Amino acid sequence: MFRNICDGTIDIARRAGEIMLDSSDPEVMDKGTKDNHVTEIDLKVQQFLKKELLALLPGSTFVGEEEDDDDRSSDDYWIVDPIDGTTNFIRNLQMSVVSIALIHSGEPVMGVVYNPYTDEMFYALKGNGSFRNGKKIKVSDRKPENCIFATSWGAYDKSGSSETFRISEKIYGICEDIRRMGSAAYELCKTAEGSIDLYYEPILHPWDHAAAGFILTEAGGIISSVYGEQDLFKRNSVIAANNPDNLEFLRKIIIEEKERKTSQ
Ligand code: LIP
Repeated sequence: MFRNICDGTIDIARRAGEIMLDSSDPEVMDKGTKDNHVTEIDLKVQQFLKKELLALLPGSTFVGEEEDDDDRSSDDYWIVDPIDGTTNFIRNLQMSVVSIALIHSGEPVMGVVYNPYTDEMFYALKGNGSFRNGKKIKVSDRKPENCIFATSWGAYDKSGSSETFRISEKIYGICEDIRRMGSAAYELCKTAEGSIDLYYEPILHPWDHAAAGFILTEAGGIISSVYGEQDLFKRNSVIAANNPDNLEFLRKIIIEEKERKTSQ
């Protein structure tokens, strides 16, 4: 149904990536805490994406990370993170992506995530599988002891970080290794391609995971909140895995640690 606009969305994502690459030494502003940043380029990219995507799909509305842009009044609306991995962008760590999801009748139907530094274009259309640069991708079949686990410890709100570090320590003792890449959308896309296998972030927003979470499910993976909340806008914590058994392996460890802490 939306196949005809997927190519247009991919082109728009690529052009947004060019805006990122063409920028240098952007002005940086803080958002609420000292560790939560936004740059003039985040704002410029979001304004570009909003204009182009609304023109691509007349009648659609737009939800973006920046400037409290939240219009879900249409049956078709976009959820956009103009630069996922803003701190990486500011520090030129070259691991930031443009993230675009399309929601139709309350369900994701298309996801596009573009890393302009590596020219990796991840995309998926409902029922059609997931792709990276035109090549079909799918999750790994690794067991927990062979998994790489991507996580963060709550960069913008460190009040819960000691719990999250304890969770990481438990998982680290079982799995192969841990990665903290600083971009939820990129980490979830790398899970969709089978490079990463398990994922947990204690605090995320819909724009961080809407597109990449959909790409992951179309690649055979599974994504949820720790307590199983399915609504994108109510899913604060996010867990994801290459298969349902490994998702429950993650969920069990996380909930045990949360319940241990509350019982003390
Ligand atoms: C970031 C995520 C990252 C998370 C950060 C932040 P932003 O998104 O991609 O994984 O740990 O707290 O939410 O703010 O760079 O778009």
